[in-house]
Amino acid sequence: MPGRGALIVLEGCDRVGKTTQASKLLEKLQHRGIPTQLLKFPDRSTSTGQIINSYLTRKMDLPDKTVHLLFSANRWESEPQMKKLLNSGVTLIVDRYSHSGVAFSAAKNEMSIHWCYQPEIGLPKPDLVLFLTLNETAISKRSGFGDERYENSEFLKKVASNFQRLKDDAWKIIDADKDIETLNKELLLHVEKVIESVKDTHLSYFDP
Ligand code: Z5A
Repeated sequence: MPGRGALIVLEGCDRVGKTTQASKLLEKLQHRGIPTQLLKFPDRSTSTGQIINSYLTRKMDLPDKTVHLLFSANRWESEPQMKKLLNSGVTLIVDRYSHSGVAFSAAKNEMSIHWCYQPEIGLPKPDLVLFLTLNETAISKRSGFGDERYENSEFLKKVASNFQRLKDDAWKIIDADKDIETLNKELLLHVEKVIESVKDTHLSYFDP
């Protein structure tokens, strides 16, 4: 019997390279014969994801707490499938997850980190969070902001500071100021170690 798969999350501020690295990790792990799937949150293809997309692209306004709960509901929509895959031995590479949910919403005025965390309780807890960091000079060289909501520097500073408050033992802080391949090799080392170390353990969940 193969053991369970690992839940690996890529987090970090805008343009640090999460999506680029998530696809490369998927490719490398699959090439090595490790059953792996990629998820991205928000998943804009689902019913909640479509509302979130309208909100982010400014086609719709919603109260802050409503949007927060929608982002969480978007993860809960995937929860049954995530559990099934992980328990059947598939490793999941996840591009943004609950930590983005908490860090972004709590950067608004209305909600505390504690309040934002509550709807995440019970979701599968990551075995590894690869938190990518990038200095301002390097970030400024990446393609510019689009015009989605949240893409402004002042707001993103608050988000970055919230992320710092969410760190736990599952986090690896990674300096992402490297070329794509070099960074991917570094991430892959952490990922392979965790896949091996969790395979005979039970999945854990965010707790109160
Ligand atoms: N949000 C929320 O509020 N609540 C939640 O619960 C969740 C999310 C889950 C949309 O997310 C927004 O939703 C986001 C958080 C909020 N708001 N903001 N702002 P999203 O995941 O859809 O955001 P995104 O805009 O697609 O991703 P991103 O963070 O901006 O980018 P990234 O994934 O970190 O980077 P990338 O797309 O891989 O790369 C960016 C550029 O840099 C691109 O041109 C690459 O070719 C280039 N790149 C990548 N790596 C390198 C290296 N190593 N060197 C040089 N250039 C590179």
